[in-house]
Amino acid sequence: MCAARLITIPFSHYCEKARWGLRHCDVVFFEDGYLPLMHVVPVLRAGGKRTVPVLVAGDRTLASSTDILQWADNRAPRTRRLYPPALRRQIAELEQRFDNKLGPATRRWVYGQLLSQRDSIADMAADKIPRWQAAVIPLWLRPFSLVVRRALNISPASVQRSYDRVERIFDEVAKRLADGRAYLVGEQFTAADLTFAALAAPVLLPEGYGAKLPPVVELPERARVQVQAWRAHPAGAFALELYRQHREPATSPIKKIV
Ligand SMILES: N[C@@H](CCC(=O)N[C@@H](CS)C(=O)NCC(=O)O)C(=O)O
Repeated sequence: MCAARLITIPFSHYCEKARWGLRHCDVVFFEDGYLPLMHVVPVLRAGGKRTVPVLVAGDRTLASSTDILQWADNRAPRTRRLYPPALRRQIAELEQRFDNKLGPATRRWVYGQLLSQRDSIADMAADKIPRWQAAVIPLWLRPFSLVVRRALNISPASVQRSYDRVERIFDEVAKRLADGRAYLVGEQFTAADLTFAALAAPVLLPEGYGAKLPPVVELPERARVQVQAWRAHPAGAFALELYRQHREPATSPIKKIV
């Protein structure tokens, strides 16, 4: 059987969530990365809705990161399950909160800081995409900025609301961890931990992220100070530790064919 195809915008944090989950569950896949806006045609052709990630595996198309994680989990070795059956409900509740609230907030906050940093956006976007798409980045930057500003409603007030939301969710996570537990739910790494770390990544810029993100030192000063504060927050430090302990590099040997 052939490897699954993961359609991505490589730097997207929802794509990172799917990529990490597939790796963790030992699923063999290859990444088919696109420049944002150029992802729409392949996604629709594959049977997705418009957003990435989309996984095409045999005759199945999975069009959201959570569906992809659940599908991968059904193929995972028992010791690497992301949704241990006894904890499924609690994991799903946290995953949904991170998917619906944290992911959009970290994305808007980081675009609010970086959209005017054309070089950083160009560097991120050029990673893991075909050369001909990377070649059009200079022409693509302006329309992309306009589309993102509009689609994500980027304004000082909305970026501030997203900042507040990141703070709130980080505090909730820290409160949960305050009893000394090693993971958010139960005693093993689950989809709740993975989802938190992947969707927090845009404001933490962790080592080991599966695509290029700007180095912390290259951020504008105010953003850099804020990212450093979030990295030092107990929830941010927890996410960075999950990256160190559980994020296997994409180049690890192929282990299982689906
Ligand atoms: N709930 C979806 C969210 C995915 C999502 O928002 N993807 C963004 C990238 S971060 C996207 O595809 N944006 C491009 C678009 O909407 O056309 C999931 O978990 O897969």
